[in-house]
Amino acid sequence: MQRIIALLDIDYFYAQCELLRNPSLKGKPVVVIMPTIRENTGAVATCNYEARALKIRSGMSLSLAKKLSNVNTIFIKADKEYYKEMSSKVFGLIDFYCSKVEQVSIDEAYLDLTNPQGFEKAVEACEKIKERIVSELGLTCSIGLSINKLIAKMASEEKKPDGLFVVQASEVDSFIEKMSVGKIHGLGPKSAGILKNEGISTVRELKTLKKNKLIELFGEARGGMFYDFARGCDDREIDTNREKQQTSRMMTLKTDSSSIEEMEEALTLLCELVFNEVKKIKRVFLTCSIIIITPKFDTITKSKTLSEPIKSIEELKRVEKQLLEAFMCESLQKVRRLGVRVSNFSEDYGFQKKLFDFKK
Ligand code: DGT
Ligand code: CA
Ligand code: CA
Repeated sequence: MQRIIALLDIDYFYAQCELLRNPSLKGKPVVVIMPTIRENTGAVATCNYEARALKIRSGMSLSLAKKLSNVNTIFIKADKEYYKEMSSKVFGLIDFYCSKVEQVSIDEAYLDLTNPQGFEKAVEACEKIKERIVSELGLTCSIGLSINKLIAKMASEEKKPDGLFVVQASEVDSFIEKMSVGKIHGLGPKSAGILKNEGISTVRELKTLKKNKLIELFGEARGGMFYDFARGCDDREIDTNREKQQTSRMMTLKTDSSSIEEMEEALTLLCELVFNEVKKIKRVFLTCSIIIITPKFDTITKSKTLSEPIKSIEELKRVEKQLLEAFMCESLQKVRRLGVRVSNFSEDYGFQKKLFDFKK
């Protein structure tokens, strides 16, 4: 079956999160800063499109960004905890539509949307995902949809912000040939410089180089990879075990229910599934969430972040039950689907300690 892969990337992520909790900033240039311990120094983490129009960019020093700014420009210190929380809400939503997800950064993931009906069905899923992220979380994202990771990522950059760009198999060649070589995954400015010396700047030109020549320039592994990528070929799988930022499981109850016993039973099972998964990848976590879907398909999420990582299944069950009780106290609604999510991962200290002990 033809693979169908999407790359979803949230638009101007940190800045969009800030606008979400402070809508009065709308229309103004908003710059999110990673401060340093010294006053008035730091770098731009990201900024909205109004600030990009002033030529402010990610990675730029705060002092340069200030020079480029106008009187309306708002500078905000980054609040990573808040962005992580928003990120896990987004990926929690994606989990409803796709079981094969590889999160590659705080605001970006590959989704395997391969299905027997092909692209049409995958486009529908992407539209639905975009719609729900906007309506439930207030965030826009851009999605690229194609036959592999390489092209999906390039496609996601084609129609930012709030875009959905599809590159079908027959369109891959014409889509990438016009790109500059720097758009190819793993081909950074240094490699682009090497190619420039060879008179190569576009993917079309890159395709004229023999595989041996690329191996001579970049070594066996990267040379071979660039050879394939220049032809739009990329067989990298979606790696669902990669450094996950969160894990969740959902379950539909036998009937729409308001019985606490029934929900606790489902919750116990979900906790076991989630906990075992996290244990497999040797992680502990700080944040537990309960996801409740009502018969009208409203989604309610409640989360709790602890100061110490959770390491036992009993602890997880206890926190999840507290969250369920909090929901029951506030709401008279019945429950259709129930989910458990854990996030805010760190390495399992017990596992680490053994490693260090061994080294001594
Ligand atoms: P986009 O995707 O072009 O709409 O804009 P962003 O801001 O979402 O950019 P992206 O996807 O490359 O990065 C996601 C977040 O990661 C971004 O909102 C802030 C953070 N980030 C990106 N680049 C930098 C950087 O150079 N320094 C720091 N500290 N954070 C960065
Ligand atoms: Ca982004
Ligand atoms: Ca990104």
